Amino acid sequence: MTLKNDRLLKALTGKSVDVTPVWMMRQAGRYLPEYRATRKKAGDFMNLCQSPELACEVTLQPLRRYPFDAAILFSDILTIPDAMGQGLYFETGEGPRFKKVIKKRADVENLREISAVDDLAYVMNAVTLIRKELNGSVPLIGFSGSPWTLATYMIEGGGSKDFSKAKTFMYNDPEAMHLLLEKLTETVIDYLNCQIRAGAQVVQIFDTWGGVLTTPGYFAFSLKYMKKIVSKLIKQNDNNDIPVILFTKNGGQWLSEIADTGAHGIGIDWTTEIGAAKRLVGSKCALQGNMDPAILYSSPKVIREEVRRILSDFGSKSGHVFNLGHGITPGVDPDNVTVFVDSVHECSAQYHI
Ligand code: 1CP
Repeated sequence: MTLKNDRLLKALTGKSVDVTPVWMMRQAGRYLPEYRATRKKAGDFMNLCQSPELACEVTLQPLRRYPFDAAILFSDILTIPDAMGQGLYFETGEGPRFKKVIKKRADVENLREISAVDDLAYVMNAVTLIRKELNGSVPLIGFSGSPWTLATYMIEGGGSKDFSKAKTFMYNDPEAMHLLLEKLTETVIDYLNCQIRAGAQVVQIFDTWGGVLTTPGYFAFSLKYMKKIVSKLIKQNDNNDIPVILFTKNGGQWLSEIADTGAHGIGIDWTTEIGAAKRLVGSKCALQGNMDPAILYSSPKVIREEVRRILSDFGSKSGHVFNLGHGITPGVDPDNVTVFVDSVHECSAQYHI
C-alpha cells in the first residue's frame, strides 16, 4: 500500500521531505479528555491494552485532533513481563506494579518463555486493526521497551527513583542479569518482528532507563542488547524498509556508539543540543526530538519560539523527526499541542527548499 504521508519514513531513511515530520511520545494519553473517557469505559488500563478495538480507538484519537505524521500503537512496554508471568496491574494513581518480582537467579531461570504471536496476540490484533483504520494515511509505529528498561521494572516491581534493587542485582550477580537480558532480547526480537509482520512500518525501542547506568554499564547491559535486536529485525516488509529508532533517555553522551548500532534514527531528550548531535552523527542516523515536554505548559508564543529554535539548531536538510524529548505529561492543555504541531510544519518548510 502506498502511504499518503510518508514524511516520517523519508526523514528516517535520509530522503528529502517538504516539511519536518512530527509525532509525540505518549501522544495518546491522559492529556486528552477522550482518552480518559475511553479508559473509564475500559475499566482499567490493561483492558484498554488488551482490547484491539479500544487500543485502536485511543491510537486514532490524537490523529483526529492534530495533523501528526505518524500513529503509535497504543500499548505498553510492560506487556512483555506480564506475558512472562509477572502479573502486571495498575493501582489507581500509582503506576504499574507486578505481583511477582525477580529477586534471584532462580526467578530468572523460571521465567515463562513466550511466543509473541500467541501470548501477545492482542497486540498483533490491535496493529492489524489500526493499519486497516489508518487506511494508508500515516505510518504506524510499533514499539518495545529495551531489555535493560524492562529488566528494571521486573526487578523493582514497578517504577523507581534510584533503581537500587535493579542495580544491586546487576552488581551482585552480573551473570544472572545477563541471563535475564538475553532472555528479554530474544523476546523483544520476536515481539517486534511479529509487530512488523502484523503491519508496523517503523519500530522504536524505548530505553527509558539506560541513562541511569555508568558508561561501561550502559555499553554492557543496555546498548549491546539493543544492537543485537537491531541486527535481527526484519529489514523490509511489503517492499518497504522498516526503520528502527533507539531512544535512550539521558543517552546524549553515547550518541556515536548508538549511531554504530545500525539504527536508522536516534531519539534524544532535551538535555542534548540537536545541532551538536547532528554534527557528531553526521549522515549516519536521523535524529528525533527534542523539545522539553514542560514547554507545552507555557504559552503559544513560547512554544512557537522553542520549535523555531530547535528547527534552526538542526538546520537544513532532511534527517530530523520532530518530537518531544520524552512523553507528554497529563496536565497539558490539548490546544497547546495544536500550536506545537502546526509550528513544526509551518516553520520547517524553509529548511527543505
Ligand atoms: O491511563 C493511565 O493512567 C495509564 C498511563 C499510561 C499510558 C497512557 C501507561 C502506564 N502507559 C501508557 C501508554 C504507553 N506507554 C504508550 C502508548 C503510545 C503513545 O501514545 O506513545 C507507550 C509508548 C508507553 C511506553 C512506556 N510505558 C514506557 C516507555 C516510554 C516512556 O515514557 O519512557 C515506560 C517506561 C512505560 C511504563 C509505564 N506504563 C505506564 C506508566 C505510568 C509507566 C511509567 C511508570 C514509572 O516508571 O513510574
